[in-house]
Amino acid sequence: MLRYVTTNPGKVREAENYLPDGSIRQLDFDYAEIQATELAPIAARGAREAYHRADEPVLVDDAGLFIDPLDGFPGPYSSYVENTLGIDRVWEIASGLDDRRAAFRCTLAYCDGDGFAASPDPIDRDDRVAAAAAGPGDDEADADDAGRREPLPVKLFEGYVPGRIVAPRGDGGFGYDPIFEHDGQTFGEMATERKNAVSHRGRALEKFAEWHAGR
Ligand code: ITT
Repeated sequence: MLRYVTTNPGKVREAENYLPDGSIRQLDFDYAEIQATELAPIAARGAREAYHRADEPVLVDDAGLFIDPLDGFPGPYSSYVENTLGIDRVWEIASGLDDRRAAFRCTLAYCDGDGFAASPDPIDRDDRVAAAAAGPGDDEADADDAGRREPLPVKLFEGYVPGRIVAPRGDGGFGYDPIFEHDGQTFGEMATERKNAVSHRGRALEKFAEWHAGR
């Protein structure tokens, strides 16, 4: 059984639309999110930790809202900003900008403990972020003679959707959905199927589902 490891049931509802019926279930586990300026190392680290916890194939996603004229803020800090400022204040900040272009981005990370043609690790291994992304140490038995451990293989899938920040509309979806408009509708106004058809997570899930079906 594939586990979508998240505290957010909204993500699992979206994933169910892309995968065979009954093939995915939520594992409500709050893995440690490392601090990084990109989503990929955060998702990779999360997948490795979640796999150790679940001992089953896992899918983890890290997503965020990137506002163009704010140099991508809040980006990987979207969760912190939602919990502290809240989306109404993000709208207030954006409402003072002439250019309100933004994008949602999502990186999905899959880990099943097996070796496969994993995505290259997102960051050079000597980097502190890469060391953190490598995740919790595997068993001592996995270490080589010099005591180094290979991080578990992780496959990454990315999705992106452009849009713009608007005053809140709609009460569907979750998170920043009411202030993100794409093609005339906010994600908060869209039915799940419609959001899925265009969203960052939908794009990443589509790539994952195709790859996974061919394994
Ligand atoms: P998990 O980490 O447990 O999966 P989360 O909701 O905190 O749940 P993220 O860290 O990926 O998930 O999300 C970062 C922030 O971006 C958080 O505030 C979400 O509400 C928001 N977010 C992510 N995907 C979104 C989407 O599709 N629509 C609106 N907001 C989204």
